[in-house]
Amino acid sequence: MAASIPTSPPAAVSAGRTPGAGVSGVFGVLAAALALGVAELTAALVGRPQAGPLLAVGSAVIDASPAWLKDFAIRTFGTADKPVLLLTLAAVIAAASAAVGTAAPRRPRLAIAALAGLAAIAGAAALSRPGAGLIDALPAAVGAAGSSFALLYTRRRPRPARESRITLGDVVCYVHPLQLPVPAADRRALLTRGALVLGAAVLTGGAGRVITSARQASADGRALVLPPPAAPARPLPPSVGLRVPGLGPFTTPNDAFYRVDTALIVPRLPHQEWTLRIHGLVDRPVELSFAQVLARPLTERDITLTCVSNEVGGPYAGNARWLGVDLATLLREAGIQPGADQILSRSADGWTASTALESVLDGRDALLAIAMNGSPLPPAHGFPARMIVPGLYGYVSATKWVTDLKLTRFADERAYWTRRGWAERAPIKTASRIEVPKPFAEIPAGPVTVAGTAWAQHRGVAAVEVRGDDAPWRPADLAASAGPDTWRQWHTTWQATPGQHRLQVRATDAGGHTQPAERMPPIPDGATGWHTVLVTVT
Ligand SMILES: Nc1nc2c(c(=O)[nH]1)N[C@H]1C(S)=C(S)[C@@H](COP(=O)(O)O)O[C@H]1N2
Ligand SMILES: [Mo]
Repeated sequence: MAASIPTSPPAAVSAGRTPGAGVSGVFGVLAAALALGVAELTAALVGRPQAGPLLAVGSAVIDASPAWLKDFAIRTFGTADKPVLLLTLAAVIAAASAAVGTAAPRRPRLAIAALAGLAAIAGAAALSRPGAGLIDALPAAVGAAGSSFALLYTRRRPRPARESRITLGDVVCYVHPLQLPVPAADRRALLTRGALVLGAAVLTGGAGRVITSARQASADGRALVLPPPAAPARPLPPSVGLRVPGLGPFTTPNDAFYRVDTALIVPRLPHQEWTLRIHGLVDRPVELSFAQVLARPLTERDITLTCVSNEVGGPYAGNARWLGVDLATLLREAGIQPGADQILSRSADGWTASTALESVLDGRDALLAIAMNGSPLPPAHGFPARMIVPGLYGYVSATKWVTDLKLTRFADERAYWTRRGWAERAPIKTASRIEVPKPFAEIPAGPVTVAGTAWAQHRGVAAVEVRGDDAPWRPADLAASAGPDTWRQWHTTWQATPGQHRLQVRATDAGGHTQPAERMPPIPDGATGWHTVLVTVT
């Protein structure tokens, strides 16, 4: 008579020869790698790269993190904040899957359930993204199938079995394949299987990347021919850019332009498929195609864009020549209704900005921009179209990948950052920075060139003053102005004497407002204080 024990295998079966925890952990990580690989490939094949688990969870983490954390990330990692997030995520997944792998030999069902749980998180994250459909859950589901397969495959005896019936003397027990010991002869086979899983993970993941980037290259408008502007920018005075070594160019090249956004993956919209909807408090809702935008008279302007997160002296400002449609004209064509005081703009990936309507209508060159420095917008800077409003920080004006403008009221609706504690209206504060000499530079005594940039968009920079240590402020020489909407370079000569010195700069705008000494952090409406650079004179 055989006794039936449906629970754990007797010690004689499970002892000794099961692979150690280390090997099991590695198998767990391999299973996760295969899950990510096949999920990535699935996402690429269905044309939804943003639904891949890493990007979906990463984007959800970005949107769910508190403002101070984002602030910290931007400050600490700068433009590397996204790779840092993805690497952290990969490390968390590796740790979780190693734990799952280690538990697998003893708690197989728990391990499979944990994998399903991880996949469910990835699926939920993908479904929660703006514009997501059911298809976005597919990569996570395929990934879950892939990882369960890998876990079973790498842990299984070469002869496949579901619940195995083992007879020991007159004891029969049923064990899950994950609980089976591994005979020494099978170790080599297991290693081979591990390598196969790894290979499959790399191949599927790599194929996914190749497919996605091939699709993206065809969608980024590199072949687009831009019409000439109906209203060209004024030619730049030759002396807007000072020739001081170490000082940046007046016009920032596209590939050097700072990038700040919440998008883990750059949204790619073929311009042929793009439309802009203008609706809300308007008489006639409008839907505009890219061809219609190209057919309109285009305005070209030099405008300096600045991020509210920029610390005093920081790098998040850039100046470009933008080409686009006059935004005020577009809105007036739709018929602005009384009561509207806000443009709520929305990007293809669901980010929103609330722009004060009065600023766009007051005659400044607010643009629906399609080109930057003579090229179609680079994908990272908003292709096919973005907003640019001189004088307003980017988060309340510069929506990239914009697809929707809704006229509404500040009292009724808030936007991505204003819901997170940033100011509703955020005109750019007058600012200046020292770019030459660099902080902590060692410089020889004698006359030293001090140079930098100052901006006060839509008011204009009227004066820049520099001082060494606590000496009185002395006016710097300003480079030519290209208008109130761009930054302005400046330089001066400072008599350096041996020792440690502190250089400071402050600007005054055309309205007579001088930058205050008081240091304020970027939140809620932009940093204040004087940029200070320490140098050693020898
Ligand atoms: N869709 C979208 N547009 C966006 C953002 C974003 O996160 N998503 N960030 C804004 C912010 S905070 C700034 S400062 C500017 C930066 O534009 P740039 O990356 O082209 O320099 O874009 C704005 N437009
Ligand atoms: Mo910003």
